[in-house]
Amino acid sequence: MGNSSCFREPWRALPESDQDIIEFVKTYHPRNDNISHLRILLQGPVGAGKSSFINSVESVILNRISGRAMTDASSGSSFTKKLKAFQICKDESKRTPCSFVFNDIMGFEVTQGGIHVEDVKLILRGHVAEGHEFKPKCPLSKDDGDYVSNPSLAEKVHVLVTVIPAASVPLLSDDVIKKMRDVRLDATMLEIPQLIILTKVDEACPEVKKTITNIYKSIYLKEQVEKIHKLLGIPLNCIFLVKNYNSEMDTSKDMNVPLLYALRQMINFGEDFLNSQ
Ligand SMILES: Nc1nc2c(ncn2[C@@H]2O[C@H](COP(=O)(O)OP(=O)(O)OP(=O)(O)O)[C@@H](O)[C@H]2O)c(=O)[nH]1
Ligand SMILES: [Mg+2]
Repeated sequence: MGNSSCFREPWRALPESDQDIIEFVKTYHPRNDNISHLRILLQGPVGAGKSSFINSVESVILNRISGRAMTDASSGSSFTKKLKAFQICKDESKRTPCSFVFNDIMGFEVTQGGIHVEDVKLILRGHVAEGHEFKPKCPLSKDDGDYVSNPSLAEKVHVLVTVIPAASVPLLSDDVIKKMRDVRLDATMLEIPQLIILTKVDEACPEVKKTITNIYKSIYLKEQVEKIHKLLGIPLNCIFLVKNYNSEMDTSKDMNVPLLYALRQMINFGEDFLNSQ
């Protein structure tokens, strides 16, 4: 049955099951022998759901709600202040991590606030030490102790993911768009593959809030995908919709599938990049 705000059929078919992709994610290992982990950098405006996405992936893999990457509901300045790498363990024993890491960073803000674009460019190249505390007005300089002079391929970013709340797409300031485009062009120059995830799809569309399986049926959400495609120039098939785990008490297949669908593409793109190095 269709309704006014949803297509009858999804405009992109999601996988039926989450289990195959969970298996893929847990067994993934870079083919490049010199690399033990694929590095995925999450960038985007303040409060977009970057840290929440990391928690969501961990929730999917551990099959329980996780809150390791600290998140914050109050808007304003970025809650994440330091460069932090998150590994996700395959199970509760915490002995074996998955072969990918997320780099979580401070969000973009208008004008002088938030992370400096030059710092993001340095992170892409692996020049920023983990734990570095970002200073919005003052990007890392070569003589700072946190500057990594000769980063290895493992320390560089292999996939760039831009995280934006779906309902914010029409409201993005020119300044924040410029910052994200700037990083994107730099990543393109470095041949780093790029994806976008549009988050908070529940807040953006009441039909999706009601039923998460409407995610790729929502007409409004498809329009936001097309808008961000035009704004940032990222191909449509590299733009994904996700709802992070934020209010749920338990994980579920229907919540897992869109998250895993995006994650699988991150891993595939990153793997392609590593194999081209
Ligand atoms: N409804 C809803 N809320 C979300 C979703 N994703 C994140 N949130 C909420 O949005 C708020 C901000 O999320 P964070 O993960 O802290 O955002 P961030 O991008 O890490 O923000 P900074 O570190 O401040 O740059 C938190 O209160 C989350 O619970 C989502 O998909 N749906
Ligand atoms: Mg954060």
